[in-house]
Parts: sequence; C-alpha cells; structure tokens
Amino acid sequence: MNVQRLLLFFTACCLSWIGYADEPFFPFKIPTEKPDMPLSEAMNRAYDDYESPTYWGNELSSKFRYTPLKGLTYNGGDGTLTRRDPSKVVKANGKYYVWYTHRSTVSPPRGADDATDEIPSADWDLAEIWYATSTDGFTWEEQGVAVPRPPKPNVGWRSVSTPDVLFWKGKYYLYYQGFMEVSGKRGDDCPVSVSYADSPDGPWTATNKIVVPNGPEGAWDQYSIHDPYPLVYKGRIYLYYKSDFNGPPHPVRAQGLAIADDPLGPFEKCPLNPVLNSGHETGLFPFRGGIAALAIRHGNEHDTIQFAPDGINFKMTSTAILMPIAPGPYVPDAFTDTDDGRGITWGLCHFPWGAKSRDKAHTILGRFDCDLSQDLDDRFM
Ligand code: AAL
Repeated sequence: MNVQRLLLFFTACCLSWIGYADEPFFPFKIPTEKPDMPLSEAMNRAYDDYESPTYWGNELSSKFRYTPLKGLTYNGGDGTLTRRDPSKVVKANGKYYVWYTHRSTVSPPRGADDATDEIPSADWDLAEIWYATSTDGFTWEEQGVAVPRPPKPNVGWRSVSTPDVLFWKGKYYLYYQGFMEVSGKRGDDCPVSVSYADSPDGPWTATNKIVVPNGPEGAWDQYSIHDPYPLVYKGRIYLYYKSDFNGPPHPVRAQGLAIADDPLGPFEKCPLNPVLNSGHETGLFPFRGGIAALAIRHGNEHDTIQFAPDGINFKMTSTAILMPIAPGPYVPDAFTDTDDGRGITWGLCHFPWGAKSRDKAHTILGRFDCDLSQDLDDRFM
C-alpha cells in the first residue's frame, strides 16, 4: 500500500467513525431526532414538516416503476381507440377488476369546433365506461361495457368517463363524469353521476341523476366535478374530486371533498374545500389513521405525496418524480373503514400516446409499482 492509499484509508476510517458516532455531527450524519443546536430554516423544516428528516426514513415517499400491460390492444395506435383514467383496482371473485374510460370512435379527437355526433372533441369525448379483469395485475382481459352512454337528455348522454368504484354494504357503485355537452366548448364542464350493481360484473343500473353537482356560480367548482374518487373513512363515504377554477387558458386545478352516508347522496361538500391546492387526477388511500394523496402534475405542490391526519388538512410529506398519471391504485383497505391504512404498492395509470400527432392521439393503460406501504421497507429501490 503506498502513502496515498494509506492516507485515503485513514480519512475514510475517520469519516465513518464521525458518521456513526452517537452525537449528531452535521454534515456527516443526520440524526433521527431533532438535535438541540441552531438549525437552518431548511433543516428545521426537515424535522418539523416531514415524517422523517430523510427521504428513506419517510414512509410516504417513493419512486415509481412502470410496466406495459399485456392483453389490451389499440387498433395499431391509429387514435380511434383509447383507454384512460382507470378506477382504483378492486379484488373480487379471486380477480382484480378495473373500470376505465373507453373511446372507440371513427377518428381521433378533433377539438370542440370540429366535433360532431361521431367525431370526438377530446380523448374522453363520446366515451363509455368499460372494465377489465386480471389474475396477476399484468395481463388484463377486457370484459366489455359496464356503463354505456344513456340516451339524451340524461346525464352523460354525450360522454361518460373517468370512473371510480365504491363497495358499500354489499353493493358496488361506479361514479363517473357525465358530459351533457361537447368537452372543450368553454372548458371541460360536467357533473358526476353514479350507477350501481350487486356484482362487479354488473349489470349496472344507472341512476341517470347528478350525484355530485357543480358548485354555485362563482364557486371554485362551478364548472366541473372531475375524477370522483370514493373511499370509506370514519364510517362515511369520502368522495374526493378535482375541479378547475379560473377556466381556460389558465385553469387552477385543486381537489375537494364531498361526504355522504348514502352512496346515492346527498353528498355534502366540505366547507374547507378545496382540500388539496394541487394535483390533476385524484389518487388517495387510507394511511395509518389518515388519508394520503398523490398530488400529480399541476399546482405549486405538484409531484408531491401528501397526508391529512383527518382526511381534510393535507400537508406535503415528500416530493416525487415520474408520478403515475391518473393513478388507479390497488387499495386493499379502500372500503374497510380502517383506522390503520396500510398503503399501496401498485396500480394502473395512463400514458398519453401520439399526442403530438393530430391523427394518432390516444391514451393507453399501464401498470405502476411503488412503495407507499407500511408493510415494506424498501425505500432505496
Ligand atoms: C383527465 C381527468 C378528467 C378530465 C379529463 C378526462 O385526465 O382529469 O377525465 O375531464 O382528463
């Protein structure tokens, strides 16, 4: 060993001794407990605002991995077939179930001005709710339509899209956006309707009624109730949703909460709405005694994971990269009214495809995996 190597070895030994010493000694080691010493604003925040001062000690932080699904095809990607905005994944009859927006049209979306009764304005225009099942979460078999478009003038006659599922007292409920005009005329305006069934395979009975209405004039959710996302929490139905205020060209996306004791309503909107100041599509799950949320894409707190001990007052727990768009996680305890939510490890999401080409735009479903679970300890993956 030459002198340089010896020095290097000696320095490494000193550093590791300092790093593992009991006494906190910045910057070599970050102690788990907040040390009694002057701290910068950033380090105060690291202790006071987060579950752990480090990313890998923080249960609500994760990286995301993606896998293409097997079993679903897309007309060669010509833009006439889309699958997007998957619901939560639910396990029943020994299989996984997912519901999603299914558009099968004569052409890809052409914008509101060129839309007709057959030509869609947007990727989710002229759509129906379809479903698929899987035994392993990777290979999915499309089962067909769950909720078709009802005849005019019922809610959703123009399009039904962006579903999510609730299981409550032995019955299944599908909540979805019900368009009564071409999306994109003013904005992306619609309320939410609901259908119900005794089995996840249907048949589904449409209420043909608005179950979560748009807010009054001037309210933040005046124009749209998007991405309805029900969970059972504190013995009640907590349905989270997204809306846009300000309208185009700079809509402000935020998420609100509506609570009910009956799946068919009435849903009472939380007086503190919006409860999340960021995020596009909804993605939430019971975690320990509260509710965790994926806030994806839009807003000052985009691409963060958040937590509300009461399901209402959310705070950031971590930032994340490459988060799933329109997540539909597998949430085993979504409907069990747990007060010790275990978290999530996988789900489905969507990927816009061919978006730059007006002739091919469509969206495909894919799988994400993550570590947002109490039951794993794999934060380095
Ligand atoms: C999505 C969702 C809603 C919007 C549109 C289709 O990803 O936020 O469903 O209406 O985009």
